[in-house]
Order: sequence, then C-alpha cells, then structure tokens
Amino acid sequence: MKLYIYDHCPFCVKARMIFGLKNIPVELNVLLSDDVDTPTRMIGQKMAPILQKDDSRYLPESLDIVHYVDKLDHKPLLTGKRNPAIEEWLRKVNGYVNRLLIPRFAKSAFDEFSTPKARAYFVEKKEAAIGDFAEHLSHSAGLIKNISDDLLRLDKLIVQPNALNGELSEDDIHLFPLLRNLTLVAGVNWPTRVADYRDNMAKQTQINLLSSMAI
Ligand SMILES: N[C@@H](CCC(=O)N[C@@H](CS)C(=O)NCC(=O)O)C(=O)O
Repeated sequence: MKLYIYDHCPFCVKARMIFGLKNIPVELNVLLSDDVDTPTRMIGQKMAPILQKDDSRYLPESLDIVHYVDKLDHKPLLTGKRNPAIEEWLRKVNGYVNRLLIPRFAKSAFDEFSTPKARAYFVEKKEAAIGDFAEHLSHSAGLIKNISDDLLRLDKLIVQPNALNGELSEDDIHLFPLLRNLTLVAGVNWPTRVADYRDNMAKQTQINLLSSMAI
C-alpha cells in the first residue's frame, strides 16, 4: 500500500500511526504542498492523507484509513474505550495551538516544502486563514506558557505510556499527532508522564519526533 502525506499534517500522522502500530509496511509518498493535480486526480480534491490500497483504489480521510487498516487482519488494535476528558482537552488546545505550530511548519525542512514555490503556497494559504505569521511568532512566549500549563493537566489523564487510557483507542490516534508536532516548538515544558507517552508512542508507531528541528 502507498500513503500520500504531508509530513507536518496531523491527519497524515494519524494514518501513519496505524501502520506502525500494526507493523504493516507502507510506502510513504510526500506530496509537494503546491501540487494540486496529483491529489485531485486521485480523490477529486487537494487533501492528504490518501491511501492507495493494494487493489489500486484510493481511500481519503484519516480515520477511514485508520479503521480500514486496523481491521485488515481481523485483529483490531484500537479496542479501548475513549475518555471524554481527552476529547475535551484536545478541543481546548486545538483552539489555539495552530498559532504556535503553523508559522513553525512554514520555516521547517519538511519534504512538502522542498521547492520555494511549494513553501510560498503554504505560507500564502495559511496566512490568509490564520493571520500574519510574524505576529503569531511574536506571541510565542504566552502561547508556550498556555500549552505547558495544558500539558500539566494532560499529565494527570495519562494512564500508561504505551496506551493513553490503558488500552489503545482512538484517543491515542487523536493525541499523539499533536504531541509529535509540539516537539517542533522550543521551550515547551514536558511533564514526565506526557514525555514518556510521547516517546513510547513514537517508538510504537515508528514515527519520528521533530525535536531535532525545534524552533
Ligand atoms: N478530514 C480530513 C482532513 C485532512 C486535512 O485537512 N488535510 C490537510 C493537511 S493537514 C489538507 O490536505 N489540506 C489541503 C491543503 O493543504 O491544501 C482527514 O481527516 O483526513
């Protein structure tokens, strides 16, 4: 199977996670950020992730990909119960975290930005959506304080380092991509349990963290 992704994209990380967790091989293809034609030809719109299944058909939508791959061997892994407190935590944090993350994505060495045009496409589209990146970056200190405080609250919700709620569930699929992307932000305080969970999930899912490029 082939998975078409952007490296920075949290939905793409969700799709990648299930392959790593189940140790199923997949060929990763990073789309250029300004390549409209390739995804449109595959699924009728510019959106990632896209799975190309073994029968060559395309499957979009991260959660559809996760559930499709999880059930392939009739031994699903994501059988644990969800915790409404995690959904609530994610809803709150997702309300502001893009102001920390998106300006940093735009500066980073992701393959989707490997041409100047691809990077410029992302900057133009995202500044139109969330506002001036320099302005957001100037508020980094306050946003980093907010996320560090929220991570302290998250620390109390983590049951085990290898499964957020004690047994793997869809909550893990929603939480880990955000934690992975937060490793791009220098100066965040990581409480012990959250850091252990982040590192353990990176190993289990076979997905790199971004700490080495933190800004
Ligand atoms: N509901 C979709 C959302 C995927 C999504 O929003 N992907 C973004 C990247 S993070 C995208 O492809 N945006 C179009 C673009 O970058 O132009 C899913 O869960 O897969």
